[in-house]
Amino acid sequence: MKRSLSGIQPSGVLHIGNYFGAIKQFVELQDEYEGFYFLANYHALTSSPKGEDLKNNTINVILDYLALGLDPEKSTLFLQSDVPEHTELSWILSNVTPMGLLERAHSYKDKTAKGIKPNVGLFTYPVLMASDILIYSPDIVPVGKDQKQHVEITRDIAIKFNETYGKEVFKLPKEKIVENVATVPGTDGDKMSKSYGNVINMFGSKKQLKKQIMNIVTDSTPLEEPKNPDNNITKLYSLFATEEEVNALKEKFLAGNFGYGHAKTELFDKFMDYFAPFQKKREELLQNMDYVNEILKKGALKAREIATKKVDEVRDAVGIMKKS
Ligand code: AQP
Repeated sequence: MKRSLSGIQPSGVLHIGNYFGAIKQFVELQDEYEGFYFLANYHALTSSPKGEDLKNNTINVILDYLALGLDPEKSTLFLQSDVPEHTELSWILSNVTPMGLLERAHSYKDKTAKGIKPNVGLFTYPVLMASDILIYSPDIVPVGKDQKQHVEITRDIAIKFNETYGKEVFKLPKEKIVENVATVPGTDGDKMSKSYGNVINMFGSKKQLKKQIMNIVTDSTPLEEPKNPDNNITKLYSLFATEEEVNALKEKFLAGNFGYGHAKTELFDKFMDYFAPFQKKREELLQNMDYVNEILKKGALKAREIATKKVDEVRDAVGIMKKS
């Protein structure tokens, strides 16, 4: 069976960009691929969270994974930090990674351009990501478009390592991106991102979710006038609605006498219908944390078995001896 691997940082509360760009794919691939899906809690440290927040976010993300349909009988779910070989490999890989490769990373440049003060961890983020991936030799890495370049960097690092040590230690992975949800826009029209304050979450109080949807930025076209139907509300609505429903919404915008507020209410109703079953499941899981913790323990054991073998191979190739 081919293998799929991906991860999400518990760097905040997950949003519909994380769901449509990544988690929905993980769920859909479960029968076809042997899945490994982890919580990148070491990556989340790059945004310098408070310890308590990181712990809470980590619990929230595993609950989200399970509520949204990841099945621990089919996929291996685990914490990055429970497999310390990821960080060991990251150090080894950083020695075959040219500085220029990381300097060209869009995600790093986008974050610093938004005023985020970079630390060394943020700069070397793609090296840790390369080790997360290469350690499991996956065939595919399902991600949103913003992570495409990081998977390309992973391939570059793998090629460099294999060439340097004259062995095919690493298999070259391929990103898997679903085109129509490759970049889900945020409420301000930019890429939806936990760190940009422009998200619509999946879970939370009805009031909070409604507020996020009502915050979608629109222009000031008066209520009675026709509006550009390809606006941000329509883009988000199309994530939940059928083609016919999207066309009906566009017609209302073109006809006039249909305000952005009306459209947002329609979007909110669709959103609630879509996520209601997941919200119910999440509440049930919250009552059963022993079960959730057991899944992570089992997942870590299985992942670690694979990771230690790969890291032994790497140590041997680079000449790091093991005496104990
Ligand atoms: N807006 C998006 N559209 C489509 N896919 C998205 N993803 C994130 N935002 C969108 C995908 O979600 C997965 C998990 O991402 P991550 O948390 O590991 O890192 P990220 O891509 O940096 O996500 P955020 O929300 O933007 O987090 P912060 O703000 O903490 O950096 C990835 O597959 C990603 O492509």
